[in-house]
Amino acid sequence: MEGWQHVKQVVVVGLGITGLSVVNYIQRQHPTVSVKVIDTRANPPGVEKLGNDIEVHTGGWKLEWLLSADLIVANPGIALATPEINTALEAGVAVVGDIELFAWHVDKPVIAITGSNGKSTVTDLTGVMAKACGLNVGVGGNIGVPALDLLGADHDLYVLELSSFQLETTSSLKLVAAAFLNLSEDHMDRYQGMEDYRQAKLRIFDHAQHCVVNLDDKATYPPQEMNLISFGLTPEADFGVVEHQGQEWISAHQSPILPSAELILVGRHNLANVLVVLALLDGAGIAYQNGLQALRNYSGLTHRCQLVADNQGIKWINDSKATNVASTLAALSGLECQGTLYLLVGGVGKGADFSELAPALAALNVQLCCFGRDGEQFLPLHSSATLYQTMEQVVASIAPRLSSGDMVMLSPACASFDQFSNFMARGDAFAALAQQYA
Ligand code: UMA
Ligand code: ADP
Repeated sequence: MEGWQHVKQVVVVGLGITGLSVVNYIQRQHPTVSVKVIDTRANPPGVEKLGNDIEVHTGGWKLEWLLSADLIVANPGIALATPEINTALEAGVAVVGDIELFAWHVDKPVIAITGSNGKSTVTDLTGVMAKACGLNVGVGGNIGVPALDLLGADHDLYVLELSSFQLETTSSLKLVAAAFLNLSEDHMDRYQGMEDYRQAKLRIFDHAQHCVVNLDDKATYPPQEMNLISFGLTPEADFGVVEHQGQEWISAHQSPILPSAELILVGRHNLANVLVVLALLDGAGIAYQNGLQALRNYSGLTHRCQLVADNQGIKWINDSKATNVASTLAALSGLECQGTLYLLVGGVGKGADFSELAPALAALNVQLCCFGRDGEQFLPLHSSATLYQTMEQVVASIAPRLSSGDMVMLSPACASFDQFSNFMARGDAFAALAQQYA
């Protein structure tokens, strides 16, 4: 319970599911501490779930509350560089995030995962395998279940997905094993550049016993001397792949464990994700061999390259979770489409440079369908690019042209907040359109 000794007055900034979890946690664990909530949005999600005893200020800041607090708990959506938070920091008020409160409380081993892409897949699969190994495991964090909501359920192990936003306000989380999967451009509207973004992610290793790093991406390596476990699609990696009995096998320290072809999960990026999972479990001292059947059966999460309709030879793929360029590139690489690929891109671009997509698009028989707030930014990438306002308009326009062998894929390389509440709502809307037109 370190950190709470002198705290009497907490201000929670930003509601959403994180803010609610923080309020509930404090009321449960520290009932004598007074809690106030600020959210800059006029009608923030979750406000209706707060008890009447909580003072709430919405629609803007309230600096006097911030300055009179002993502790500010900030939602990951609020940057520390926000002027009002900065003023509080300069006045000596401590600012933490929900993950730091979790770190103060937790007394069981914790595994954590960060990176630009693959976090949720690795987090979920680590949980699935740990469960198959007989552990009572709590899975949460950026994946959508606030970490504080996991406490109190008698877990043996926690597996947390951590965003760079969450890591910015976390400084004492002890991890039995931590992974930094990869680094590619994302959130450039929040960071000053790639190095700034990388430094936020590297914080995951600050108190980690085992650091899982990507042999093919040196940006994932910590600068300081640490206990490293590497992964990569090569025999050299601690968790890698080797040729054995005429086929590719997943390997641990060059010893074959499982033929890659036995996985249901598709894509080379997902094979890399599997290697990370094994490395994390091994680092945490869990006998992953007992979870190999669960690994074979794992088919992935929804909204990630998910087939949502397949009718008259036309496949509809929902990859709504592709919210940056690298994830869309991963979806395009190794794609099997006999006819025309109708690729739906656009939304909130987060200041990204989309030009990297152009060579991948040039190699495909593609019709680029751009929509949403920053849809226009995709127009120079391919001669076929056409601008629409909404996803509905795209689908209504292309549906009469579709024929057997074609594929319609939503892999937008953008966040969804301009037209949807989150990537799940966007993916569900796409799946509904697929059902309607397929
Ligand atoms: N916001 C304001 N004013 C406020 C508070 C928030 O404008 O006072 C804005 C933020 O700038 C942000 C948006 O509201 O853009 C989202 O906040 P929210 O209320 O939806 O946040 P939560 O519901 O608490 O969700 C957060 C994470 N959201 C963000 O980091 C933006 C969720 O990750 C996470 O699942 C959840 O906590 C539980 O840990 C989502 C996400 O998009 C999926 N994460 C980013 C990513 O994966 O790329 C980092
Ligand atoms: P995250 O939680 O980091 O956003 P997800 O597992 O939800 O990661 O996957 C997000 C998107 O990135 C999906 O479109 C998925 O197909 C793609 N993806 C998953 N793993 C990787 C990887 N290792 N490298 C590149 N892209 C990936």
